[in-house]
Amino acid sequence: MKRARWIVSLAALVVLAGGVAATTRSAPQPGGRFITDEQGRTLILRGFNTASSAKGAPDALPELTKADIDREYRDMGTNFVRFLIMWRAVEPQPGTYDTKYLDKVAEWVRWYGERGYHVMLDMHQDVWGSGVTPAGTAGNGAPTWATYLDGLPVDTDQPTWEMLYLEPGVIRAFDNFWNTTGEHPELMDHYAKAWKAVAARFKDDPAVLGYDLMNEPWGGSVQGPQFETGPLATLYRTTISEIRSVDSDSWIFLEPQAVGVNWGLPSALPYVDDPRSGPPRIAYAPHLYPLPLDLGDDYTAGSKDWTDRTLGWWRDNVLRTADRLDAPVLLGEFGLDMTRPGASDLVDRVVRLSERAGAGVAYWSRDPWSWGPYDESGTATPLVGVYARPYPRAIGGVPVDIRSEARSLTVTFDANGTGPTEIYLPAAGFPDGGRASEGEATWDAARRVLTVRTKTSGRVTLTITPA
Ligand code: 9MR
Repeated sequence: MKRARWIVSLAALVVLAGGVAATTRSAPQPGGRFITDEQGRTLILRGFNTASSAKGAPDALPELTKADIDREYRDMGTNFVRFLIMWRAVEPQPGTYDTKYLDKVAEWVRWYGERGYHVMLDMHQDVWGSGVTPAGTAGNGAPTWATYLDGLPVDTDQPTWEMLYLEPGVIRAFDNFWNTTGEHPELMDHYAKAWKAVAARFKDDPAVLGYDLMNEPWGGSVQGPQFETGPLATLYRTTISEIRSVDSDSWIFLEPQAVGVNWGLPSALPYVDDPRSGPPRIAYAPHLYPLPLDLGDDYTAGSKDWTDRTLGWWRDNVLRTADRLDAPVLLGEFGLDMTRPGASDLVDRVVRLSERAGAGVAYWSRDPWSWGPYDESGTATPLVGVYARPYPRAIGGVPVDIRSEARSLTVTFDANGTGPTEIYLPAAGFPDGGRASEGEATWDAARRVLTVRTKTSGRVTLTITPA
């Protein structure tokens, strides 16, 4: 426990110092880089991480059903899923790829595709893999054959699961993967080739938007800029080159080091080239877990102010990194216990922040629990009310500003003739659909989507109000 407090205080100091640095510079603005669909329209992605239950499941698939996807769409109109896949399931034995597992993933992708979703496959890991915490639930992702602890211990009795990252055996497992030890140059290559196998399977699947190369990378004994510009960048370059050898079109999502950056600190992730012909399709997909909430506080009283500052630093630092990477932004994870005081206010704030930055959001997570949209008994949590909001699923131009309220949505964009703008309108604020301030609108009541054909060039300010 002492160690936990020490780390937390250090982290707090570092966050505060980072905040001072951030406020002395002017905040960058979104740089006009957006994820686009096959017509070239800007996609605003809204959805869930699906699902944490896949981590420990023997088949590595979410413990949900098709009906659960239907309910999610009906209640919140999501158009995106960050779908967890596991290296242990892709490559159960070195060099052997499990095509049956990939077929099952493909079936899930089909379910989503049939409902108009875009899927991002996320190679998930927490605390390396089940090989480091055989008795616990935290370690997941990497296959046991790729787990080298070199006899170092892992004490699973920790105040929080994240503390496991500091255990000597876990640090060694990562050091072997990054080849910091010089003993396992083969592991990163395996990882990159496992991604190639996934990309070869999904390259022609229209529902698959792209690939999130590694969940919450951890550097082991190499941390910060040394890690992000060193082994992490090497992994990304190697993996991108394997993926591009079979798939030149899918988006590739890069995550920064999680520790610190999840709390709003800057990332040192360098620009990574995309060897495809045509404009790069590399996106930046950081996570957001404000430190006060990680420490168990609520979004209330004193912690609210600190959390709000964190959100500001997070935004400024993320946009700086996105500028450097020349990449659009997707908030790949953010979530909290929705039964705690202030939780809905925080979701509202984060969604607004993402709207203003033109970024997508994947909420953590789509599991039946107090953080999710439905609890263990299937009852909706307050998340459904605050996450069901009007949003432009696809925009026929380059977004300048997006602002949603319960009963209105304003989208300002520079039209580029790519196609109509599609807007999701939740039943609560828009029971009979919506009225568009300009253009020609058609309402699809079953999907709750308003399709608006505006002028195809020049700046458009489109306001939607209830019909
Ligand atoms: O919410 C998840 C928790 O139930 C697990 O015990 C833990 C370890 O697997 O992972 C949590 O999910 C985390 C995700 O995998 C990575 N980003 C932070 C998430 C919330 O802590």
